[in-house]
Amino acid sequence: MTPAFIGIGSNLGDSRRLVAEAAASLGGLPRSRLLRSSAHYLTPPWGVTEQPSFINSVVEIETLLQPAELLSALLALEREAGRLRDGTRWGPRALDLDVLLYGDRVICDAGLRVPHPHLAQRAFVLLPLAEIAPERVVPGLGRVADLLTRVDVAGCRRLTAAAF
Ligand code: PH2
Ligand code: MG
Ligand code: MG
Repeated sequence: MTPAFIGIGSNLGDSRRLVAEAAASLGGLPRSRLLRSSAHYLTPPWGVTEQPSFINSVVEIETLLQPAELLSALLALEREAGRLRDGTRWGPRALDLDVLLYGDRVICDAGLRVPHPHLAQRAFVLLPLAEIAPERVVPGLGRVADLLTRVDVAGCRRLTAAAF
């Protein structure tokens, strides 16, 4: 089994529900189980700023799926959640599932780059990731907790379970 960290994001539709259901679905993937999940965070849109705020979370799973199999399972869950891909980069979406880390592997394929290429610049990834795995080392970049000190977390708000 390989530990893998998946970033979850949504800013269209019932985002709290979509993110919670995605976390449960990730635990239900074949030959996989859910290990830890972060709280939900309300985060300002990054990249394209003229869009609604996001709900973000990170989960850790343990899986026997190979990276490409995991990726296609994530894309299927995105489609089930109503995600439409129109080719717009960084635009609004009902559900986005990204492979952030897959063990200690470094993957550079056409459809999949791990560690996630923008991980170190994104507070919306590092905050929930640091909540569940502060000591984790991102290949080539260092400890998650150290990366977190270098991004601006102002505007990101940790939501409590009670807010569902
Ligand atoms: N996802 C993006 C682009 N910008 N901003 C926030 N706050 N959260 C996201 O999940 C996000 C984003 C593209 O995947
Ligand atoms: Mg993404
Ligand atoms: Mg994505």
